[in-house]
Amino acid sequence: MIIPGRHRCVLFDVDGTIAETEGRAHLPAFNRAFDDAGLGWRWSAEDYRQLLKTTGGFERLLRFAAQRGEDPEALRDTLRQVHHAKNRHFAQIMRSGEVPARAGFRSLVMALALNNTAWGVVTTTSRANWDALWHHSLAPLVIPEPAVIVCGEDVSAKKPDPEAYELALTRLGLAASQACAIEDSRNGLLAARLAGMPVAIVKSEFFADERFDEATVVVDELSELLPNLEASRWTRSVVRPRRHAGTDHSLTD
Ligand code: XBP
Ligand code: MG
Repeated sequence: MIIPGRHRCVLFDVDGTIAETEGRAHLPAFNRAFDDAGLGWRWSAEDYRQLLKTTGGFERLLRFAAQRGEDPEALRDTLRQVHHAKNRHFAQIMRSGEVPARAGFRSLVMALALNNTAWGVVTTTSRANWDALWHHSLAPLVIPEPAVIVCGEDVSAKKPDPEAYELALTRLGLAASQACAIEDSRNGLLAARLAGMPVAIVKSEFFADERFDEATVVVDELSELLPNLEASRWTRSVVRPRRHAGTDHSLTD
């Protein structure tokens, strides 16, 4: 699925794909924020499985309020504060170091580097959540930094809209045929496919039973994506900084 030489960058979804953050961090963080706000709300894992069909934590809160028969617009400011509190709790949970990267993640990123292939991040989560995951769970693995990072704040439409993937390709200076994606959800799969990329699905805690017909391959673990990489020859990395795009990098020959 990952073809070194043709695919210059592999774009990873974050929640569920790089780490099981939904059940281990986002869900408990939401419930702590509900307690802080005195809302009397509590989401079970089964509630959350349904609620995850809406991407974006704030959008998920608005939808839940509407489902309860409340006026989401009247609650908008309160829910904005609840969402900020949720992300603060998320950061605190990540600081505990108890949410590791999924098995095989480090090996896969290192194998990509050895095959002259960059990696990037395309997520609809908030930038602060990505930063917390990076600093507390990923950077300690001593891996190359991602060549591009697109988060929820960077787009006007979240997955399954392809905007986040299209923005990542634009920042990298790549055509869709030069990249591929790894996702765990149907919304993510559709977003990457609509942007024109092949997609590998790695099954995760909350989305394992979704329909993945449009995927090139469906695996249980990231390590299953390794074999075709290890067979490839090693070449020199050509990832260079892009002058005008912050921390993102352009992939040029
Ligand atoms: C991730 C999400 C996010 C997180 C919460 O989707 O849907 O909304 O659940 O993050 P994906 P925020 O893995 O497809 O990127 O609260 O920061 O939105
Ligand atoms: Mg995901």
